[in-house]
Order: sequence, then C-alpha cells, then structure tokens
Amino acid sequence: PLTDAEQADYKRRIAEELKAQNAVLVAHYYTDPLLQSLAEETGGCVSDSLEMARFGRDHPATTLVVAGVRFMGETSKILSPEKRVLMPTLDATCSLDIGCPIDEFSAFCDQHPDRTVVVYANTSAAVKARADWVVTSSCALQIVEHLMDQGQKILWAPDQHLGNYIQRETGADMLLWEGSCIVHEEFKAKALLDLKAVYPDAAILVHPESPMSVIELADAVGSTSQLIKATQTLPNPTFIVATDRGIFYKMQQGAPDKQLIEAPTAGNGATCRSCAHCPWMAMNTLPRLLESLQQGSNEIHVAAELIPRAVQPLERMLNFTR
Ligand code: CIZ
Ligand code: SF4
Repeated sequence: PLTDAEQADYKRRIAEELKAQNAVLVAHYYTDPLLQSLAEETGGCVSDSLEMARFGRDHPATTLVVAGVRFMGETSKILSPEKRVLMPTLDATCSLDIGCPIDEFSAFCDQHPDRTVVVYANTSAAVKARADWVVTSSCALQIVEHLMDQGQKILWAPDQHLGNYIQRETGADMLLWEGSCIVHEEFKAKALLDLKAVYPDAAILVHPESPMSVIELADAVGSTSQLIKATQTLPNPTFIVATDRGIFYKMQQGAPDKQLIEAPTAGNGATCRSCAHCPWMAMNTLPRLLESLQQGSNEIHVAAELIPRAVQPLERMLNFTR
C-alpha cells in the first residue's frame, strides 16, 4: 500500500498529466476511493455506468481515462470513437461479460427471432452490436416496461438475478441468459437476517444483481446511484448495504451522519472470491493510472465494424433516459 505522501504525490502528478493532455477522469463507484476523489478533484466524474457513458460522450476532453472495468472503456469508445480512451488496466473484466461470449449468445438470439434483445451494459462490444437495447440497472425497469407496453417479448442477458427481479416487477415475458456477478451473488439472506436482528433500525439496501432471497429482504432495491439516494432520503440511522463496498465513499459523503454496514457474504477472503469487492474494479490503482497517461498505454480499441451497430442500442438507452 502507498503511504499518504505517496498517494498525494501520485494524485498531483496524475492531475498534471490530465491537464497537459486535455484528458478527463471518469471513475465508477466501485473503484478505490482514491480514484473517486481524484476524479472529483480534477473536474471528472464519479458515477454508475449509465452516467459514465453519458459524461464521457458529452465532455469536451479529447482523452477519456476510464477507471472501472473493460466494458466501461469500450462503451466510452463506442460513443466517442474520435476520442482516445485509456484505462489503468485492460485486464479488468467482469464475470457477466465473460459469461456471455458472442458466438453462443448470437446463436441463442438466432433461435428466438421473435424476441427483442435487451442486454445489460456489462457485456462486450460484440454482444451490444447484436442487441436491440442496452440497459443498466438504473434504467432497466423503465425500458422493459416500455417494451412490454408495446407488446414485445424479451430476450434478456446476461444477469439472471437482475432479469428475474425485473420479470417479477413488471410481469414481462422474458427469456433469461444465465450469467451472474461474482460479487453480488455472494450475499447471503440468512446472514443478512441475523445482522438485521442486531440492527433493528437499519434499512437494507440491495443491488438487484443479488440473489432473489436477498432482494426479498430489502427495504430498497436499486442501482448504485439509486442506493446512494436512498441513504439520503430514508429516515433510518443505519443502512446494511448489499453491493460493492467501493460505494461507501460516495454514500458516506452524501449522508455523513448515517452508519453504513456491509451486508454479509458467504465467508471471509479464504472462502469467497470476492467478498463485497469486485476483484477487477480493484485492479484500478493510482500507479497504473499514472503509467497509462505517461505512456499512452492501455488504450481501448473497438473493432471499427462493430461501432456503428453497437452505438445504436446504446444511444437508444441514452435518449430514453435523457
Ligand atoms: O455491478 C456493476 O458493475 C454495476 C453496478 C455497474 C453499473 O451499472 O454501474
Ligand atoms: Fe462485473 Fe460484478 Fe464486478 Fe460489476 S461488480 S464489474 S457486475 S463482476
């Protein structure tokens, strides 16, 4: 780990590079608080994947530095092909993206030509290019409702828990791909109930990538930005939070008097691959960020033939949620 002095030095040098290179830093809520605070201090943005995409597209900088996982960098590139997109690492992937390879997915779509293809943002550029709509957890419910109102049947990928939740809420006809997030699927209902007994005044906040048994215990279910808002609007003094612990930085900033507690997972680091913190988000560090800027390394490229097709479902989402 870096000392306080080293952290400050990295931040200063990165801020200088951002300025010199007409670059802006866009960080996800699940990244290290050091990166989130740096994004705030340098005029960048800290948000969920929907607002990261919009911010990057609309910002005048010629280089976007995306701290998050690979699909977020790719989405930025698809929406702004003329901009240079750098990432602290290109190895930060996502179990949802890995679990939905394009060949199998495309074959699945071909078997169900009567269904509108709706994919979560956590997918490759090729999967997006095969989709009719891209959604994130902050807009998935409204978009599925909209499609249902039009009488459409849906093919949903890749997160089965989010898909199940939306199906239950809307009653839409949804055929689900069976992917999952290795962070959220570890939250455990029984242990959560035990913890709630210790904090009876607490509200339980759950991201819908979690299993249904955990969602059923929630006082509020929502995307990262919706859960942050819940800590500011619900009267409870305490919140038990079932999502990546990176979110505590912005939650505590917006609700400084509230007590925030991590929802329990299966076990400790020995038994659980990803106890409330995404191992790929954690690959984003200050030294890697500085190196990427200094060397122009880890630039995101998306195959030119995919961009015109992948941009359509993304713009549909951005226009729908404007
Ligand atoms: O789990 C993720 O990767 C999330 C919540 C992405 C997003 O939509 O911000
Ligand atoms: Fe993917 Fe889960 Fe990590 Fe988000 S938290 S990037 S869904 S593995």
